[in-house]
Amino acid sequence: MARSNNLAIRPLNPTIGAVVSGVDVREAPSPTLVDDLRAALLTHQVLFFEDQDLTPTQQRDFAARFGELHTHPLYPGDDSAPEIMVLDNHADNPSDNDMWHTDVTFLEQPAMGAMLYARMLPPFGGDTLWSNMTAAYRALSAPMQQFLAGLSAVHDFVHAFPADGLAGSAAGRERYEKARAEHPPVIHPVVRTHPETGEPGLFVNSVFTARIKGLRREESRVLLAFLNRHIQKPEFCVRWNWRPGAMAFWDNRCTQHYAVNDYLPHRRLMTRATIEGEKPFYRAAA
Ligand SMILES: O=C(O)CCC(=O)C(=O)O
Ligand SMILES: [Fe+2]
Repeated sequence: MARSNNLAIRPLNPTIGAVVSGVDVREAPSPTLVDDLRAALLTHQVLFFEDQDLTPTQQRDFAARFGELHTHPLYPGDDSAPEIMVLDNHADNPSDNDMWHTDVTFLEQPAMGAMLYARMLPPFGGDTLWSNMTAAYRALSAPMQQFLAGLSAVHDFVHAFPADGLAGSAAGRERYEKARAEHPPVIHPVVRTHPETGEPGLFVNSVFTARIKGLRREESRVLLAFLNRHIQKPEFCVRWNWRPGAMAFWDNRCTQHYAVNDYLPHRRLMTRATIEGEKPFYRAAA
């Protein structure tokens, strides 16, 4: 494949994460560059761009070269680019992303990926971790892999966003009720075949996965607890220490992430573009 000019990719460890240099995210990427970044994403699961200087519109336009964008039904969007989700955390609005998760798996077609950009950071802290679900699956024993590969699970908007946890403005409540009505529970395979690499990966998470179908309640609870702990092993993870102007681009089909909530009362302001994906499936290896 032809390599785009100046593109360089430096892996951060053997399992997940690479720093990309030679890309100015403000410029429309050539089709070759889009292809190269897509290929790098499949190899490294999460790519980090540094020293970018982006408006929300520029972030949106870059992300839109990789697919249609999804607007979150609950989280606020940027005024100039409503598809850009604003994560503004401070003492009066603590983060709720300090739980391992894959984004928006309450959708029939969860996001393919997302781009998260650091606008304002605390003096220290506020790292994000990503974990590689292909590696997590591969590390399980063959009998466990086989057992899980036949299962499916319920993912539920209400599991992540319970009504009683909401701040009580009437407008907020209306938005919530609408979002809930539009997002009934969905079923996804517990092991997902990556649509591009064909690799199997774990596809349950602690935020949205309510239960595994066909198991007794206690069996499901214990198995999910095991898997949700298993995926946190440092061997599967990269921990990213943000600098202002950095942007992460992750493959949401084969990763989970966790935002470390250690910086209050300082402020941390991030914006996210979310790229639409396809319906997850499992296909046994030939
Ligand atoms: O703020 C972060 O580091 C990550 C938040 C998050 O879960 C997301 O943007 O999807
Ligand atoms: Fe997230």
